[in-house]
Amino acid sequence: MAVAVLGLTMGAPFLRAISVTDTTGWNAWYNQQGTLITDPFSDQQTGQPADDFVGTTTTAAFQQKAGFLDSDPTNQYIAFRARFGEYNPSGNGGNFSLGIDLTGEGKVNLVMRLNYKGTTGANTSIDFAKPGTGANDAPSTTSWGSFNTPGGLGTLNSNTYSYTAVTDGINIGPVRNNGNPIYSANAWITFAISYANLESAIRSYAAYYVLNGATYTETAGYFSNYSVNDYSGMSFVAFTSTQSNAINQDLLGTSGNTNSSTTFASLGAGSTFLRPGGSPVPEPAAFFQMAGMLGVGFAGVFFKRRRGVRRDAVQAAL
Ligand SMILES: [Ca+2]
Ligand SMILES: [Ca+2]
Ligand SMILES: [Ca+2]
Repeated sequence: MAVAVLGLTMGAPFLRAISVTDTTGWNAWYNQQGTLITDPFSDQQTGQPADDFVGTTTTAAFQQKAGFLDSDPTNQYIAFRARFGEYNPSGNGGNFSLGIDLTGEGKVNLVMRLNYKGTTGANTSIDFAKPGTGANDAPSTTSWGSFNTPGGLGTLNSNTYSYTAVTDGINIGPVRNNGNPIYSANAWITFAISYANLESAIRSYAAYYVLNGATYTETAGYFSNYSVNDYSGMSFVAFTSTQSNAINQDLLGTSGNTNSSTTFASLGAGSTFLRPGGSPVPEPAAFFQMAGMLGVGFAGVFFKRRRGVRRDAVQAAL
């Protein structure tokens, strides 16, 4: 009973069945200024509306949810979906990546990429790269190494991937592009990754760096025991790219700025610190009250998991 109450109170997705084709129940991303993350149309760099994030203050550009996948009721998944300017089944897709900050100070610890070419997922993979030894807190300070595709993520399918026209009747963005045909609709790209696969990738590829003088050094093994569960906290930046190691198309949450050294947080491009289901990590005082209801052991888990989170990240999640 206590766990169920906690789940309801904190928005954790206990026992919820989800699907990549869901049209409801999504949680939109807000930035660290507390504003729904929007994105202009036609601010990507190379002219393909299919790679251009779009979203307004009333039409979310990016959303997530979590739960047991309909097709795999024994494992929990996080599902992400992003709205793009054009539904183009024959030509969709460069790459669509998430920079993931696991520690709440605005520095990307892991890059997760969706190779979203194709409409069925049969040629689509989810792969991961370790960030480079930079600040990793802004477009021009973020780099990453070569991508690795963990087992089981090299091919997606209709249960874990969806590319579909948006059917809400709203078409955000250019209806004409230099005389090209009128775009029929925006597109949703949706993908799901299990907690277990994300956890494995974090343990293998995520990196935590400490600045020593002028250089960053990695704290070895920082994420080697990391656990993804309903209470994990992460913040994200999303971007599309056609090349590795460059945010060279569209950075979600800002117009242009793909070469900026202004931090993701200051640009308004960084999401709040989120549970897997997309609800904000609650303020510490409320969590301690809930943890107290469940006993000291649970609070101990909390202390361990939030180690290293800075005050500003906690405040951003309020
Ligand atoms: Ca855009
Ligand atoms: Ca971080
Ligand atoms: Ca943008």
